[in-house]
Amino acid sequence: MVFSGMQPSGDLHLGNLLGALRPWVLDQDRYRNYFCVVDLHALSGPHDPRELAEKTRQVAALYIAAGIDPGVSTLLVQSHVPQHTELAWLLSCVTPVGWLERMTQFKDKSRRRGAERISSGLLTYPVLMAADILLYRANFVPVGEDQRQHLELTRSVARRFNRLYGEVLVLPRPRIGRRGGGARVMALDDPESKMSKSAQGEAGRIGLLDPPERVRAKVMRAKTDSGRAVDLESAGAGVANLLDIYRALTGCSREQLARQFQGQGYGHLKAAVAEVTVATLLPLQARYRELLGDRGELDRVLAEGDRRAQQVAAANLSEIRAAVGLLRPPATS
Ligand code: ATP
Ligand code: LTN
Repeated sequence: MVFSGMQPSGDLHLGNLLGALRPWVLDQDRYRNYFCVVDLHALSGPHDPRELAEKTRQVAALYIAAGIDPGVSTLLVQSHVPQHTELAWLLSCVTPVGWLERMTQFKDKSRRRGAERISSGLLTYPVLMAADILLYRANFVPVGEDQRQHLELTRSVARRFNRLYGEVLVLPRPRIGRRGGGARVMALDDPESKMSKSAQGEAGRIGLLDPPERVRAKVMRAKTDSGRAVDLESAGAGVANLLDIYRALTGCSREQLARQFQGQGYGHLKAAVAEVTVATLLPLQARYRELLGDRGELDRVLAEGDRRAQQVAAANLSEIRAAVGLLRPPATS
């Protein structure tokens, strides 16, 4: 069982594709999968209520455009399966506040915005994430490197819950950068930070829906270092990032990478990265436009996914409710 998700909190970028979406697609025939659009998580930061519903549909369409097959994998919208929030409450009651305060993502965001201006949802964000995963008894969670700490927390919460209430929860394992590389794609304009949809300015990220000219312009302007020729052994962060992206997109070996780029100018590397990126994105964009052209079909796919997810979620949650000792609700006929 595999579970993973993305927030509809901005435009998806190449990091989301290489760190998460593509590994999901590559392994989708091996497991039973649940791929979720985690719209409730997107509420933990600033968001525009006029755009959230449409963004949720767009992320779902991008999942399918990237190769998720709704006939094979279950696609669901987090807020359509109310068991996620109920389990989050049960888990929050066994999660020490200190664990949450130690999360790097929380520390970064609260430092930037100040304690009076961040929501308590930002603090409990990883508990809802743990609920997403534990609700389905997922064994594997394919994510990018930045989510490692949240998954460790998920395991700790599950371990503690099981100690208190018996072996009801399954401890999930992260799958990070296993297939195809690209677990941590860095920002083009600041290769010390990860490519991010929430970063200010667009220059650092390649949007999955960016037209070819924009992709080329961003890659050609990517920050490198003061050298001129590629040296695989001593490449600085910017050049190393471009090499990683090229390798993840083409699947080439390190030897092939060396043959093609060692000793060549940075311009040659950038042009090659731009071309393989454009070649990857064009078919994805065409499929995405097709899907959004038929909203009825997209909504039907999501409704079917929500229904399948709810069945599993309801059955698992009722065992978890019983384990903590809640009175069973009267059966409704
Ligand atoms: P942001 O880009 O705003 O920091 P996020 O990490 O909150 O976004 P999500 O959309 O929820 O983004 O992340 C979806 C998935 O994409 C997660 O598995 C995450 O690890 C992965 N991911 C995000 N950024 C990168 C990146 N730069 N490189 C590799 N994987 C990434
Ligand atoms: N926090 C994750 C998004 C997320 C998630 C999940 C990922 C929420 N719930 C469950 C995997 C499994 C992020 O990438 N920002």
